[in-house]
Amino acid sequence: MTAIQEFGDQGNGMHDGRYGPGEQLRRAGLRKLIRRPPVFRGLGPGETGLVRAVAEIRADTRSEIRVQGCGFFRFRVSAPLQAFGDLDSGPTNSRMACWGTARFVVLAQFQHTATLLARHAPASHRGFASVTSPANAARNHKVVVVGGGSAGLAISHQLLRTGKFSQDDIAIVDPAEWHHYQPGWTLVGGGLKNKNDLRRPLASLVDPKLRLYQDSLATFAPENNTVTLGRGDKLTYDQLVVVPGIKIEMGKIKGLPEAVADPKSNVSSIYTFETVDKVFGTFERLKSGQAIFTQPAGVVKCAGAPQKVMWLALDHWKRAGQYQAHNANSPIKIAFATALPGMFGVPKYSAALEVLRQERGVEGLFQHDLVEIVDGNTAVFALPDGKEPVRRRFDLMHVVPKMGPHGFVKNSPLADAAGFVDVDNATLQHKKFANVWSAGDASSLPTSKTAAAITAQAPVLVHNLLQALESGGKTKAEPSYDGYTSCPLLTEYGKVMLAEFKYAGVPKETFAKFGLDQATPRRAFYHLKKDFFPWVYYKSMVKGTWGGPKGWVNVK
Ligand code: UQ1
Repeated sequence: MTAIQEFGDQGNGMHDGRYGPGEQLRRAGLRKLIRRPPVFRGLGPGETGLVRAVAEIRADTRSEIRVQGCGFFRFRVSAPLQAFGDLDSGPTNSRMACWGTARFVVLAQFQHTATLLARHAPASHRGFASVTSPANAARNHKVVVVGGGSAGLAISHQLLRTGKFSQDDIAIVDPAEWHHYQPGWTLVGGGLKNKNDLRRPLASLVDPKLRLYQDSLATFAPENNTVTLGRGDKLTYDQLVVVPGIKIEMGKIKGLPEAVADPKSNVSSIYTFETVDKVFGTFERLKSGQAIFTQPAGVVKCAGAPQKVMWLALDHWKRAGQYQAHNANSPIKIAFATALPGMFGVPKYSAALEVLRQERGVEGLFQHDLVEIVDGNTAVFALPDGKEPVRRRFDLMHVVPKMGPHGFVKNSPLADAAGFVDVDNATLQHKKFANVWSAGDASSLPTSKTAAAITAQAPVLVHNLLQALESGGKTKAEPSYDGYTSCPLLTEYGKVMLAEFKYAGVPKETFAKFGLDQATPRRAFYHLKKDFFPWVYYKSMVKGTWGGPKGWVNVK
């Protein structure tokens, strides 16, 4: 480990240095202090003073730094370091006053902890360590955003870009170490991308002006404008944004967890980071036999993904000479088993996909809901209207697990009957609590759950939330979200059908103005999906400057 710390300008200083950061950093094994170690003098227990402790730390391996002492420390981390975890502040220091400079009260001993992680950190990423208290402090923020996924990052940074928020006015709560570009996982399934290239350390995507609590959400108390975090901290807020996404429930299909975890089985799923890189290997391994691709009953994110991965597999086997449509001697046979009555929820695209299915000789098992995997080679499907379940043997199966709202949302006063955050379809404002908002997968919005939907939802939420904040809740929220979402449907290697639609399954196609019918799969749309969207996502969308079909927004 190599590390350089620099503690500059200690202001008025504080106690005798015995528990000072320098000593603890040295004890933690960090080699080089390029400035003199901080010695804080002149104040005794109970006295207050100002300290500025700005650390420049570089390391090339995972390093944990423990700092015991008093006061606030915030670490600005220079590339290529990424910072994770929490830098703890004492119980008297319930709020960070400002970047690097803080008032503090000297007490006998507080524990300050920063965990810095340098692995897998591309040089261009900056990161920071956030601050939480081990003593379950109460903190107030103008806006608390629960979730650091696509919605949480886009919304927080769009709010920040209005210029109306100061340091730590906005807080994000998310326990995740990594942020994933999940729309890319179909491409991993097709052998086109590496899953590790699609993720970034969450902390590296959060602007230092935002406060990141890397902690879970325990409970909501919207009557008191308070949330309680997993480690006990309470946050109060003026406005609350609830965007934690949707939970993958592998265990709801019997036998699925065991089957996907078995490296020898040909059962896989693009829907989790742990299983996504198993998928393409199963396609390569299968030389003959029955392949089944499933889509469950109930809400799932990205309703097109279950068949995108099938179309890529079909193309792969076709090119390898192992699949011939409508040929009884085709070594591989393919079935699409979906709980839906058709190929897709939107009539226009469903019709086009049904044509593809028939042309390509894929068996359609409609209203088939996978409920169990027996012996790793037999699928059990529930059928509607009390019909007997059917069993089908398979040699390869791609499974889309069941999904549902997180328990902390479902069991909260914010949930609708289905467990999603109960918001108005057009304003994104909670139906009961006017200072609560939701978007994305966790919300009750009756549209397809995709990152593209966030591009349209985020600006509506941000506009309405700001108005509410500035008017003290007196302004009526504007009903301007029309349900826009999109599904760039891979139909083969090199082609995408760019489904774009709004509420009630009405198409809303961005490229119609160029005379294009987006139900026709095209190469240009493939490059949008494979190359442009992943790029613009990390370059702009998570930073709050991408408006989807509207192009770049909020760029000053
Ligand atoms: C989009 O903006 C976006 O985000 C980067 C996607 O990736 C998740 C999309 O799939 C789509 C369709 C959009 C919408 C943008 C255009 C230009 C149609």
